[in-house]
Amino acid sequence: MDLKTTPVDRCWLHYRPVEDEALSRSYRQWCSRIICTLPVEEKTPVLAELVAGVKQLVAVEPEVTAHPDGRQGMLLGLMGSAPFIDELVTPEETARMNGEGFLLKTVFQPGPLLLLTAHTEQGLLYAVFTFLRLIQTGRSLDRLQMVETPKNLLRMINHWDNLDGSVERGYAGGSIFFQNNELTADLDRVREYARLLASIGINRIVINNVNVHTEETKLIATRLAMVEKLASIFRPYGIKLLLSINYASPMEIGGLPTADPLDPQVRDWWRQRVEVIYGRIPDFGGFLVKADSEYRPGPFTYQRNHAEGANMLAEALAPYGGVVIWRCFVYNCQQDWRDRTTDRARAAYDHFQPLDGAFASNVILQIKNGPMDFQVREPVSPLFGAMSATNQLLELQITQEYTGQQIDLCYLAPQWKEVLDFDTYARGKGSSVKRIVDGSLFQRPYAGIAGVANVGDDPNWTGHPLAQANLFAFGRLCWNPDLTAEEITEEWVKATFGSDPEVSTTLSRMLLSSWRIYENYTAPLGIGWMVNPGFHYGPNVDGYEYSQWGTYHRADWQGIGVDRTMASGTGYTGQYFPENARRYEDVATCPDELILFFHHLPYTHQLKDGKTIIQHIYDTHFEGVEQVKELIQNWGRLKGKVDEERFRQVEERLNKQLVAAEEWRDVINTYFYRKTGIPDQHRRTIYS
Ligand code: GCV
Repeated sequence: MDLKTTPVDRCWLHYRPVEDEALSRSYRQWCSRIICTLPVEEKTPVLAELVAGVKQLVAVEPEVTAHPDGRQGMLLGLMGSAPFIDELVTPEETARMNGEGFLLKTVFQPGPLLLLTAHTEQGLLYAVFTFLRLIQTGRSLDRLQMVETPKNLLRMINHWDNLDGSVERGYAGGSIFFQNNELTADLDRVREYARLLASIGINRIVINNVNVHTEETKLIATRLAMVEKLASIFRPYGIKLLLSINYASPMEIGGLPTADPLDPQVRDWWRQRVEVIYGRIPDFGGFLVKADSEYRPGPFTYQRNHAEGANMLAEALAPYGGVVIWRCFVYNCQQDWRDRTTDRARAAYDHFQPLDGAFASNVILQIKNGPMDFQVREPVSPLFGAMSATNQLLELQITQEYTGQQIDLCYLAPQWKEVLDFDTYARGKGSSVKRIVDGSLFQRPYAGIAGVANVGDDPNWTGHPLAQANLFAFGRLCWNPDLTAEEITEEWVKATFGSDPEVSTTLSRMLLSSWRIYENYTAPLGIGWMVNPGFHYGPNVDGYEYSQWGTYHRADWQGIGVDRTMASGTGYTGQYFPENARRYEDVATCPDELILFFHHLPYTHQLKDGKTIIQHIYDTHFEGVEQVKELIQNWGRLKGKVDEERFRQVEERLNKQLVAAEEWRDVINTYFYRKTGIPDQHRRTIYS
């Protein structure tokens, strides 16, 4: 297979030559021979990836043979493809590997061999990428013993790409798939993307925006050839394609007078569409649906509920093994700011929880991590765990809509870890989100994690070169949510920048601190928003305060925050299981970082560290700016240690980040000083 490279950044698949001579020698001994049982005519990129990778990493052109002869080397092949492979695998190892899992192990009988095996080619591809990562991160191969299986069945990227080439909430250029309502000319780049995704274990991709407009509606009909082409590029990398669909398609492109899910003609129309799709793309993954949300059509128009809406599509997809991924981002986006009883945070739970058990078994509800919309800090959505008879999928936002738009450094792995580790108490202690979305807590047939893509056609994929780490971390956490943020960060830094310890330590520290730094200089204590309406970058404290979107902070001269308690507020806290409900309900036990999400409090309220809210706001905003200056200094020390182009790009972004952080600091501090008249205890500059 031709692994042609395009002149774009190869991210963590850069495969820099191993610098440590002793290690490189030892790797060469293992890698100079590959005994491969995969048929040569096979279309899988497994062998090509392995050969290309070791060539670059340890400068060796491996000899590829079909049979072992006692000499040291690697043994690559599927279980069942040769007795000399099966003999090396214990029954326990065989049982532990699922269809996507693999085994990597060093054996010395009948000779020194490094075995890479799996039940499927997809598993073998993951084995190869993992093996190459072990070399990138300087691990010894002499005593390998690894059985790995992905914890999540669906490990999915959602693109918000439009056919005209634009990307909703994209901060890295245009779409890598579409341009001027056609596929882009550079399909090599799509292949590179498939490699990147497969190397971190992604196995599903939705190629178009959940807001499905006129041209995109046709992807399931007259424009299916585009989908077919993309599916053929992703297929060898074990990635199935899905489409976001327009719920009103039967009317918009089918000529029907209705899209009512209970109408027999509508049901037939979808059945026929699905049949055509599977006729062309037999491994098609299914549909992603944003319905009755932010002006998108849905079953509400016909007085049908979401289960009726989703099940109609599920029925059409079921015979082919397809799924319906139905988003729970449903809320009233025409709220009146004067009305304090309607609470957007309640909406997903209120709409969906009563429907538990009503969804078909191939429907999966996709739930954003928090109840609002990907803010820098939100509580975990109370819907997780609240529907034990329904498949649930976690939706994260890799693209940094509210977290700095890939201008500011904001590495999200620590935030995602908090979400995944959050204990819902749905089945008592230990009912973490990760156990709900991997399907294990309620034994659900479908489960997993979706992330909104952060890539575009910029040569470095993500605009900010360090935002590549977010994509990498997303994939690694989908594969194994038990990995620590530190482990993932180290892998990414070494694979991307090489093994210089100073680069590794400095960069890891920068990344791991960046989310909290961003939080420090933006909206305080879980209140969120305070951004410029529409494009969502930069401070605008009242930007959304008197709007229809249900995103309020309720600041007056005495206090700030939204009362979401059961005792005196919107009752949102009551949507959690009792342990969390109690914790959030009581100001004394509610975590400070979320205190304004749950409570309306006076500025003089003392936080757990003894500071008042107003002083906390001042301190964090001054500190945040100083921390950005430190990021700049730390990066500066890496000059000459990372390549010039990337150094310059990051430096440029960090300088922009400083300007943004100073603006946030001054706008926020001035706003609250003007509201309260309370001066900063340390008398720093606050503009009046
Ligand atoms: C794709 C937020 C974003 C929208 C996005 C929406 C969603 O409101 O600002 O751009 O639409 O979330 O997740 O559907």
